[in-house]
Amino acid sequence: MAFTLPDLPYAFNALEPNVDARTMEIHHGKHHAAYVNNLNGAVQGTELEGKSLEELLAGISKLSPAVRNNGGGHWNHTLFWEIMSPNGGGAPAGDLASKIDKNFGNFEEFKKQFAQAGATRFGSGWAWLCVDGSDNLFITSTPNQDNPLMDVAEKQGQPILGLDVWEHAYYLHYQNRRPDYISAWWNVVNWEEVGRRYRSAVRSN
Ligand code: MN3
Repeated sequence: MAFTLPDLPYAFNALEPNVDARTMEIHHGKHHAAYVNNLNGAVQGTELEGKSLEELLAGISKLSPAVRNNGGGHWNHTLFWEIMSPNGGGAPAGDLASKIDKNFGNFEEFKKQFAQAGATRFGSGWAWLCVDGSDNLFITSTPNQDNPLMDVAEKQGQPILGLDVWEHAYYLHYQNRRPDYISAWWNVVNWEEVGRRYRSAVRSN
């Protein structure tokens, strides 16, 4: 089974004005599509063919840069589309909200630390909110298309929220103003989906 590009769960212009339609169109249709195609090219006809993406990421230190970059790119963007929504924004509810308060003090403090992780990631990469093996939340960031599911990650865990801080995610609309992109991005975060992923990560522990 080859890897496939998932459909965007909303229209290209659905996240405007926070994320512009042209950026979404290129980001999904060109960047993400290229990760999928290059990942398929890297695994087809090898012993890796047929393995799940999560299996590949868990042992990525032994695999080629092509699998690492494109496998990470495919996993990261698949998450990214799903944790955004035209009906997003606001704040998490229920057990995720309580856990954020417990681990970070309060939601505003969490947002501050997460935004800081994205703003200070030098060059291209991602900021993450993850669940660790004890059901606690932590914030981390990774370079390039790495993620916390990879055995090379500084801090490993199950990502439930990810923010793409590559320039291709914001440059057309925000140019060099990454902090402005990050503060607008909170308006489209799909907390319902992040909460669902939190509960699923806790169940798997
Ligand atoms: Mn991207």
